[in-house]
Amino acid sequence: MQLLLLTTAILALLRPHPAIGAAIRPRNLKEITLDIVNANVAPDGFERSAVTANGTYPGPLITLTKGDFLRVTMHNRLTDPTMRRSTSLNFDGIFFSTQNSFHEGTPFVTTCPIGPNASFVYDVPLIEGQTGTFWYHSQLSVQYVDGLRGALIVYDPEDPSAHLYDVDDVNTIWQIGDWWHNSSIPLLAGYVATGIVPVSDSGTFNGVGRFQGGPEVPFFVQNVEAGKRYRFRIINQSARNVFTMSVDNHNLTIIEADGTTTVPHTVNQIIMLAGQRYSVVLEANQPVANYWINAPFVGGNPAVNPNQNATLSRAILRYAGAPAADPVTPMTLGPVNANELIEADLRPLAAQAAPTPDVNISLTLFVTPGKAQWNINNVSYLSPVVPTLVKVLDGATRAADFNVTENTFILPVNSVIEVDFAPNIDDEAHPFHMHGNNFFVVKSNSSDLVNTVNPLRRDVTGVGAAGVIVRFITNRPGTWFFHCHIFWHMQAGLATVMASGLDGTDRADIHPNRAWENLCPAYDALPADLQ
Ligand SMILES: *[C@@H]1O[C@H](CO)[C@@H](O)[C@H](O)[C@H]1NC(C)=O
Ligand SMILES: *[C@@H]1O[C@H](CO)[C@@H](O)[C@H](O)[C@H]1NC(C)=O
Ligand SMILES: *[C@@H]1O[C@H](CO)[C@@H](O)[C@H](O)[C@H]1NC(C)=O
Ligand SMILES: *[C@@H]1O[C@H](CO)[C@@H](O)[C@H](O)[C@H]1NC(C)=O
Ligand SMILES: *[C@@H]1O[C@H](CO)[C@@H](O)[C@H](O)[C@H]1NC(C)=O
Ligand SMILES: *[C@@H]1O[C@H](CO)[C@@H](O)[C@H](O)[C@H]1NC(C)=O
Ligand SMILES: *[C@@H]1O[C@H](CO)[C@@H](O)[C@H](O)[C@H]1NC(C)=O
Ligand SMILES: *[C@@H]1O[C@H](CO)[C@@H](O)[C@H](O)[C@H]1NC(C)=O
Ligand SMILES: *[C@@H]1O[C@H](CO)[C@@H](O)[C@H](O)[C@H]1NC(C)=O
Ligand SMILES: *[C@@H]1O[C@H](CO)[C@@H](O)[C@H](O)[C@H]1NC(C)=O
Ligand SMILES: [Cu+2]
Repeated sequence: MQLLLLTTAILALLRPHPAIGAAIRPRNLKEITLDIVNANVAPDGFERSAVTANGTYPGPLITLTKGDFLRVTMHNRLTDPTMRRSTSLNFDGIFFSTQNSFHEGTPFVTTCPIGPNASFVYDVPLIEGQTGTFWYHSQLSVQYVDGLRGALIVYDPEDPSAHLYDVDDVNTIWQIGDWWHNSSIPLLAGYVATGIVPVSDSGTFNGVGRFQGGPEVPFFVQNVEAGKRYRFRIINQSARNVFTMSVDNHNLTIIEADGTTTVPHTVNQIIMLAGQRYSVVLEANQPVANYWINAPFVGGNPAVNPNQNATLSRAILRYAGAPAADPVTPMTLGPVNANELIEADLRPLAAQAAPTPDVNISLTLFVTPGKAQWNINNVSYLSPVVPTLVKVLDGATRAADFNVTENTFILPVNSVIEVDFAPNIDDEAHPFHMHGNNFFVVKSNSSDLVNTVNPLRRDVTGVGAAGVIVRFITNRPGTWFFHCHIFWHMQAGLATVMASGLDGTDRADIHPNRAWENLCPAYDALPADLQ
């Protein structure tokens, strides 16, 4: 292993370094700085040290416009030894080009983590006209459980749905997340020891929540004016819990799912899995009053954690002119006989047929009974020491170049790949998420329908008992992580790497910069407690 590392480091130094992007100022450059710091926060009234961007939970909002070039200078200033001190940022749902895939932030797939007191500059140019609702989070182990999450919105000046709403701004973003009082290191240790996924203490809505027996932290208030139509961008930043969203007496018209503009589709309840995003239009067409926004969650047996009370996961929709008070109606879990979203009913506004597959992959998921170990086709993913992309740049091209535990699929370039998830008997609704790409949901778990004509394209879909089929195109060669967005499961091995189309030609397009090449030697040299 030492020899391999050394060889990797030497090869990295020998590789040519074309000065791409260094002197040229990209158009529409939007530069921001994020200081990753430990801060004491108390979203639900229980104060704890957390891993944050700039000291807040959620972190600062990042807003962009279609075609922008985002450059994030990240300074790792983590000091608290009770949590991981290295880190790495992922820009969830954002497409990355082959050339730029080394900025994608997945530890041991496309990068090494960034140690304490180190900095890294992420270049995130928006490509292919991508717009919509996204987020950023730590991609290192389960570190985002400790707080490092924030919204990233890409506005579209030519939004084809613009006529459907009047307001879409920094005040109409709903970030839903699960929250734990303990830090992720003991929680993960407990999971490994027992096989029981940690049960969250509370749910947070835009960074505030309540736990059973805790203080009455004021609920988040969403102000609206009667007669206006609002585009709410809902982001499920959960690391485990499933939230069911509804607003008393109001419908929600879905117009976007994970960055794909959809045909408007009206429901009154949406079940969202971790990592999923929806934009909904809510028409403030009811009498001036306060209404509950319900965001109850399901995530493990509440008996395991008496702090957990899903009913307390909520916010308030307040019409201008209504008193500054809680709604007078009872707190419910949502409408009875709900007109709930069925994923298979969503259609992209710009229909595109799912092309015929060139390669079919079958994936079977199962948990090793009683253990914190998830398997895909009998393999439990284990992060390699040398990131997949480093190996690829050093010449790895065949399955045999990777350890079995890397669960890496070698796929041809410009091909259509079908992934067929066998019905998952545990039906844990594993939200499978693909990095750097999206996929066609040819068969959603929510329906028996196989739709190759105009399927939804998104980057997270729930894999459950009914089986799921997705297709994606390897037109953006790279080493793309494809994993369950329940980060506990991911950490327990529920992950694969889709090594898409990395033949010699495409590999030659990837020119990591010196800063990236230095990450692995620096990380490997850190003592274990700073990694
Ligand atoms: C984060 O904090 C740094 C240091 O105070 C500041 O320069 C930067 O603008 C902040 N970033 C954002 C996105 O607010
Ligand atoms: C990081 O820098 C601070 C301030 O210079 C120093 O006190 C601390 O020991 C450094 N931490 C590490 C892990 O090097
Ligand atoms: C965190 O977990 C550790 C180990 O199980 C335990 O000793 C500690 O009391 C827990 N802290 C909190 C705040 O729950
Ligand atoms: C977020 O995802 C988690 C895990 O899949 C899920 O339990 C929760 O209900 C989701 N939240 C929302 C608001 O949909
Ligand atoms: C919600 O949608 C249903 C079905 O489209 C409709 O009957 C109902 O009037 C709508 N409710 C509101 C409050 O707009
Ligand atoms: C959860 O909170 C609601 C609202 O305060 C309360 O009515 C209910 O009794 C609580 N549930 C439990 C199990 O304590
Ligand atoms: C892949 O599976 C589809 C059915 O979903 C089938 O029509 C096709 O022939 C298969 N292709 C290959 C290359 O095995
Ligand atoms: C997994 O292992 C079992 C038992 O060894 C075997 O029967 C099965 O075919 C394997 N499945 C896959 C997809 O390799
Ligand atoms: C390689 O895979 C084997 C199982 O096939 C596993 O025991 C071993 O730990 C893996 N090695 C590394 C470095 O991941
Ligand atoms: C998948 O579909 C099955 C069968 O309709 C259903 O029971 C299950 O709840 C669904 N699971 C998810 C995660 O949506
Ligand atoms: Cu899962």
